[in-house]
Amino acid sequence: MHALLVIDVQNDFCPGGALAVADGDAIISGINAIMADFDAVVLTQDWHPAGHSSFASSHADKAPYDMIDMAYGPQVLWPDHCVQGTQGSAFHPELETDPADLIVRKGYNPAIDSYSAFFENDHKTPTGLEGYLRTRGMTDVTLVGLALDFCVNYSAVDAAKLGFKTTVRTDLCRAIDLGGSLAEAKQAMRNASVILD
Ligand code: VGL
Ligand code: ZN
Repeated sequence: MHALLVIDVQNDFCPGGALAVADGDAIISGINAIMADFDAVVLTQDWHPAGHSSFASSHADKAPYDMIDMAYGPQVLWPDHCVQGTQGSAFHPELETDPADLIVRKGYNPAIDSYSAFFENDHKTPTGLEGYLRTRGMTDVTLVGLALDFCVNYSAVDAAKLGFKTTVRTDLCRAIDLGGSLAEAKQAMRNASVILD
């Protein structure tokens, strides 16, 4: 049984959004087209409270894309994005959401960012997605969406570590590519035995 995980195809990660990924919207029709090929479709939604600790605006003397040391490790600081209930946090209007069996929200804990669909950035606090996939008999996962070098990467590495046969359709992803993050992410995924398709 094979699940499709559609990561963070939200307005703020698409052109015109607060943390726009170049050509982020170019992958949407291709994602819609493959949904019917899977036994389950799961959408994730980055979902931060206002004033989230991953926002540069929450820290004195910090700018977007600066790094900071959090209790759980180094953290990139982002422009305010995907604030709960805003238009920026909504799915892109071209994304077909009706085929989704489940929507997983993440990043709602004010003190911890959550790139991965499985665990918060402390690598310990679960979102519940693992249990959902296992109880539905899913053995394989394919990931698509935004951004390849952050949320797709972290989600794929966690999926592989949890024992799911994990594929990333890189043609249906786009990257932020911050200071070499794309090359690093590809290496991390390969090291975790993620199939890059
Ligand atoms: C993401 C940075 C901050 C992502 C989410 O979806 O890749 N990146 N929040
Ligand atoms: Zn975020």
